[in-house]
Amino acid sequence: MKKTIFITGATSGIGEASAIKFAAAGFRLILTGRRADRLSNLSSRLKTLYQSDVLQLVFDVQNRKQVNEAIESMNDEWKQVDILLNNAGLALGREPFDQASVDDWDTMLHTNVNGLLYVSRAVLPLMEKSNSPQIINIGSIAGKEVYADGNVYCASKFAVDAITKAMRIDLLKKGIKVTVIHPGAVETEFSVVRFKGDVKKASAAYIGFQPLHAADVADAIFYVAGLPDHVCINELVIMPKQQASTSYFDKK
Ligand code: NDP
Ligand code: 8X3
Repeated sequence: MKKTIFITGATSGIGEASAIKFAAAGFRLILTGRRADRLSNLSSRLKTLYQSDVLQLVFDVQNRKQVNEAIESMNDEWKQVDILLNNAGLALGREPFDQASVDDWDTMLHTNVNGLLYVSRAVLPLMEKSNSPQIINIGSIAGKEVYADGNVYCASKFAVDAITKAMRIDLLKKGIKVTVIHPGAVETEFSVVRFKGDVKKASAAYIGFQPLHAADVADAIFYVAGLPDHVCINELVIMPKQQASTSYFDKK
């Protein structure tokens, strides 16, 4: 039987690139996000290119009721998940602690932390029948090192790191592998969202060095998902060659 991957944040960037990668390898896909039009377009592309079986679920990960209702609404044929890719997330703003927007803090914590928790709890029961269940969380280099003006985004990704470790311990007896992937700079919509549509500021984030492509991260996700069942990569940090840490770049 074909394996099924459940991807949050499949409408853009790393989630979308992962959907393409896993579709090409014959996986069944449950693709989720808030932008229904994007999910439909992606799903049509994957059906045309790879004859993929795709289910689209539209929900906001911050809303526990929406998450639970969307997952409960799935037909029985979709209620078996092998891989959960917790990828949906965002940064909002880049200001010092005393100036940053508290609303932005709420949104980052509600999305990157609560959202990941809600989706994981709702999907876990669907992983029980899998022969090789795995949860892959997308953290960030910002979850390994705090940088100036990164405050609560960094905190949310440190939380993803801690939650991953907790999941690995508590789900060990269920045979679920738990991995966190921490990317450095990846050129996606991420910076446009962070800088609230200011495309000039967003593109400045990638000037002078070659950032990762979303597909580079999708390749790493595919690698950790494809290992033999007895092998688990606990943590993988993937960086652009020209980025040594959150704040140290070799810009030309
Ligand atoms: P994008 O902005 O391109 O994609 C983010 C995805 O998350 C979108 O599909 C978006 O879907 C989804 N999302 C955001 N908020 C919500 C929400 N409330 N409910 C449901 N879905 C939501 O960014 P990336 O692909 O770069 O980011 C993916 C992950 O990678 C994030 O967790 C990010 O923190 C992390 N990351 C990114 C890095 C980078 O430099 N780009 C580096 C390290 C980690 P929609 O808007 O349709 O709901
Ligand atoms: C995104 C990487 O360094 O912009 O998680 O916070 S960074």
